[in-house]
Amino acid sequence: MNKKIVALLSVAAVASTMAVNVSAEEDLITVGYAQVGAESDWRTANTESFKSTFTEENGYKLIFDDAQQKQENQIKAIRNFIQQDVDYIVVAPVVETGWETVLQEAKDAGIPVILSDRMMDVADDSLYTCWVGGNFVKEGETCANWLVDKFGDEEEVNVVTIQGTIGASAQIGRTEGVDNVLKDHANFKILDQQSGEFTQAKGQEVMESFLKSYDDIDVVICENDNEAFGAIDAIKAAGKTCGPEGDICVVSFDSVKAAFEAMIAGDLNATFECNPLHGPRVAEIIQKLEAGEEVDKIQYVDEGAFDTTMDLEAILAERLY
Ligand code: GYE
Repeated sequence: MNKKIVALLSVAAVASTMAVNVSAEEDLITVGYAQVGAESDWRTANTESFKSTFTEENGYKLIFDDAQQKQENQIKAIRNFIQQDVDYIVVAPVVETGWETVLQEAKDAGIPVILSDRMMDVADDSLYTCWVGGNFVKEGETCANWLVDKFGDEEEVNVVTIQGTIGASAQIGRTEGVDNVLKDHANFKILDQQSGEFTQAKGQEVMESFLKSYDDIDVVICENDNEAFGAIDAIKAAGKTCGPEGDICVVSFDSVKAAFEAMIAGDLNATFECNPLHGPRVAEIIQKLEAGEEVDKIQYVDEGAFDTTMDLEAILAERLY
């Protein structure tokens, strides 16, 4: 073949693969995810669930933003997504309030906003398309009912709570759920509650200060597993014991793998499940919206509870997060 023709043919070949790539890129659904941060094992599993679901092979382009637990960073991220004209915005809001302005901006730009994990508290719920996540109030009630079962009519049960990030749905709901049940059991006395920001380090710090202030703690409720890991370290460092055989009963939320290890080690009494694997659930919502179908406004995920009476090794072997 003549050299010129070969050259022309190869230019044409390159141009056509470029065209394929460009159109493949254009067919992708662009999703901006405004994530809370990387504060806990739960959060890491949640991020991983989004990253492994919203891949190019699955037809998506994911723009991921880690807000480092700061609402102002999330608002900035959402504005960036709007500027980039993404197809969908997904938000796991750090706290519930203060979102109206930025949601209105997304609405004006015609970009649907899907809430996942935590809720937003806005008067006009047309500002978001739908929400999917755990039932935090129910989780709190399940936890308190477990405590009532365990302690029965024991004369005085002194409780401290290491709360999550104040104003986050998971904190508000779990605190409320526990109160709903314990208010009818006068033998339970809440000595104190303080935020551990959903982190192990802060959980440890708060427990250290509780242990200095009170010498008669029977139960510590940790609003996530990572806070419990910190609390367990603080209890041991103070020369006390915890878990089913110990001085202090430790319970927490999420049910990540490390919580099963802590129960097997005899340090943690129980963990109440909150499922972080929202990537496929949000993808299903987006696919329905793409097909012009209706989606439920509020979708709760089923969740269980685990304690040391169960075959934890067997459950752990099957656990996905
Ligand atoms: O419990 C905690 C995380 O919002 C349900 O956030 C989520 C909570 C989860 O930091 O570990």
